[in-house]
Amino acid sequence: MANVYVLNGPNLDLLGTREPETYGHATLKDVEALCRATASRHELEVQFRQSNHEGELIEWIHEAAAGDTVGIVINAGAYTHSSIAIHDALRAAMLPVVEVHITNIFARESFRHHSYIAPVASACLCGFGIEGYALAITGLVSINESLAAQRG
Ligand code: CA2
Repeated sequence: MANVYVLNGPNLDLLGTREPETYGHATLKDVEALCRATASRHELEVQFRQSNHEGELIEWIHEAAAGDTVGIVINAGAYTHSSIAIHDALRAAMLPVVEVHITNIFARESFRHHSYIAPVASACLCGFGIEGYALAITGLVSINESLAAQRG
């Protein structure tokens, strides 16, 4: 089975334990279960990862690019707003990327309005809560179908 990589950046391991008014009550385990259920409907394997370290996220992007991977769903957490290194790794991977955020980053502080991921993403989702991850996987499948149709 082909893989979809779902990568989560710093502090997302805290989901469901702090700031429920902002991030909700679901845990990262709940997000993983949602991703697995969604991907299995499309006969995809999920590589679900979280790290608080930029370099580890970059290694996983390289791993995704080297394998049988349909694309990357990434919530880079605060690295979204700072990491040129993750931008470069995603660009080099040459895979469809869907950027996802639990919150609507544009309704929050201005420092969250800029994303280094967006220019290398095929699509961006924010503000749907954890459901955004399921939508991102479904969207990735749709992007791949369009690419396959273009190839003929
Ligand atoms: O809305 C999102 O998904 C974010 O990517 C979450 C990041 C934030 O820096 C981005 O601007 C938007 C923060 C992730 C931290 O998650 C926590 C979860 C629970 C408690 C504390 C932090």
